[in-house]
Amino acid sequence: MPEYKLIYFNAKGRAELIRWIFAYGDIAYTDERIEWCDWPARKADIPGGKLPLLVVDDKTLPQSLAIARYLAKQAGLVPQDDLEAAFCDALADTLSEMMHEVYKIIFSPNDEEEKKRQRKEELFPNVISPILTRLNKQLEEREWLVSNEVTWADLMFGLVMGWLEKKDPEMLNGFPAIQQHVNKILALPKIKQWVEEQPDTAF
Ligand SMILES: N[C@@H](CCC(=O)N[C@@H](CS)C(=O)NCC(=O)O)C(=O)O
Repeated sequence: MPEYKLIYFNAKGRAELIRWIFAYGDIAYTDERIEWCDWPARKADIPGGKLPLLVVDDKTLPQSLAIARYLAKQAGLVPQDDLEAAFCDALADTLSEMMHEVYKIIFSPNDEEEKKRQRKEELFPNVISPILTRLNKQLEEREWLVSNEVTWADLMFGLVMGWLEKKDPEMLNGFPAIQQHVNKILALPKIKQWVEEQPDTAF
């Protein structure tokens, strides 16, 4: 097994799925967390100037989803079947696009009241609800989202939906199959252990 170092901020953000995959696969790694105040000095030396990065022995891999996909293979979380593997990629892209819309609101300069209104009246009906409706239907008919066993797409789904539900606790009301799936993923022993032990960060 190569030596792995994950470099990110002291936050969950785009690195948390990668940490979940490390945890699920019981893969050893160094979890380097850069503080915001140190970032300007570090950025100049970072290829591409963005995080996360995965250092694999002497090579540096950028892009969170490419890193997640690579490690998911090591952890047995990518289906052998090429089409199923592509469905995992597709779901990861869908969730990533959805989170892009969520972050646009969360990091906007608007006050909390307005952000809450935007989430409820714009984001939920136009972006999140159509995805939840489709996936809830899918989960009524199958045990895992893509394959007949857990994949990295299920982990990403559990991570993202669990996080959104914490922010808006009523969000998954009306989507019982999704609620159940999120709980199932959060109860996977290695994930449960990581979530309990991880550093407490705001994002
Ligand atoms: N598509 C990239 C986006 C990376 C990205 O935008 N990273 C942000 C943190 S989430 C960053 O490094 N921001 C600091 C900066 O741009 O100076 C990925 O998924 O890894």
